[in-house]
Order: sequence, then structure tokens, then C-alpha cells
Amino acid sequence: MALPQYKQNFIKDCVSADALKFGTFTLKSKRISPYFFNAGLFHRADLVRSISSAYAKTLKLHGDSDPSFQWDVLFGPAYKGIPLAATTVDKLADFDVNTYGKKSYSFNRKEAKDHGEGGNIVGAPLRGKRIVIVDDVMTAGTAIREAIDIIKKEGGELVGIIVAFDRQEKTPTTTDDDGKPGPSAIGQVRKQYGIPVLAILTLDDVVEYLRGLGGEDDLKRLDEYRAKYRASD
Ligand code: OMP
Repeated sequence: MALPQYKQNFIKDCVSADALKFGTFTLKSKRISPYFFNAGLFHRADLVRSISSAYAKTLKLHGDSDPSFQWDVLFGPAYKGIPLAATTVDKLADFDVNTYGKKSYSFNRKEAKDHGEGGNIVGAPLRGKRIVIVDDVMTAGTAIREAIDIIKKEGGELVGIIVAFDRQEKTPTTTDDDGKPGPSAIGQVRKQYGIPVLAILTLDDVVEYLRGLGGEDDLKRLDEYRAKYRASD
């Protein structure tokens, strides 16, 4: 089945911005990966629009398919999540002002503030609110778990997470290259919290896109990587 148009558009923009690169990359986990996704490169105005539209579309499609998915605040963990949360709520209101016009965003300060209004949250307060976290990539889940702790501490209810890219690989461990699929950080968070973890793109989407283009060398390297590190969930 062909990829939906919005995913195709987003992959094209990722490649043109160099945000999705093929080659040899060392990950935070020390794994050597044949590709890397860098959401930080979406800084030009047209690319900001591209990534915020793709997050917004993914959230909207999920909300349309599951009416029980209701939320109040999009939380962008500092620093990378901040522009993502702000631009995505704006884009959602563009799509459908009745449904999304009253949604909010917020983010945490990295440094505690003890004067002025005080507190560690800027934007909508989280207490008693249904929160969706927006972030770039989850590999081992370290960054996301920090964000989850902040939401708990602030009295918010976590109802979902959205990332730009799901690498669909097992959580890094010492027995990494045993060739057997293992649980992913995304899968573990889904199970532990019983919430949806959405992604604009997955590695499977990129493989499908490359197949359409006939990128044989990159495909071969992605297939080898997947065989080694594939997630079981
Ligand atoms: P965890 O906090 O371990 O889940 O890793 C997420 C981080 O991995 C991101 O915030 C990036 O610093 C980094 N990363 C990417 O941004 N893109 C990738 O394709 C792969 C990684 C990574 O190092 O795993």
C-alpha cells in the first residue's frame, strides 16, 4: 500500500533539509546506524510549517479514529520540544478551529525560577489537565521518561505521546547484537502507561519510500540494520 500523501511530503522535506540522512552514524546508544533523523534541522520557515503540519495531521488522524483520545495541553520538553509544541497547536487550530482552537501548549524550564511568577512550567498549567508530550525521537526513552516525571510532579494526566520518528528498534542493552528482536522503548512506554505513542514516520515508512525510489544500497544497509536491532513490539 502506498504511503499516505502527508507522509510522502514529510519524507521529501526531511531528505531535502538533510534531516534524514543515509550513511554511517553513531547513536547516543553507541549503535552504528545507516541512517539518522535530525529534527533540529527543521528551522527554516517552510520546514517549520512542514514538521508542525505533519505532527498536527498525525494527532488529528488519531483523534478522528479514536474519539476517546481527548487532551488539553501539548507539552514540549525543553529545549527541543518547545517550538514543536507551540507550532503544532497553532497548526491544529488552522486545520479545525472548533476542535483545536482552545488547546494549549506548555513547556518546562530547565532551571528553577524563584522570583516573579515562580514555578517550572511556562504556558498552560498542567494540574488536572490531560497532557500529550511532543518530542523528536525516542530510542532508549531517557528523555521521554524525564518529561513523564515532570507531568506527574505537576499533577497532569499523561494521555499520549507523539514523536516525529519511530526507529522501531529494540532498547539498547548489552546483548544487543544477538539478532533477536526485543522490546522497544516506545513499546515499553505504551504498555507501562496504557497510552498511544504516535509517530509521524517509522523506519518501515522510510523503507517503503526508498523501495519506491529504488535506492538499492541504502535499502540493503537498512535491512541489515533492521535484522540486527528490530523491535518485537
Ligand atoms: P533517548 O533519550 O535515549 O530516547 O534518545 C533520544 C535521542 O536520540 C534524541 O533526542 C537524539 O539526541 C538522538 N537521536 C536522534 O535524534 N535521531 C536518531 O535517528 C537517533 C538518535 C539516537 O541517538 O538514538
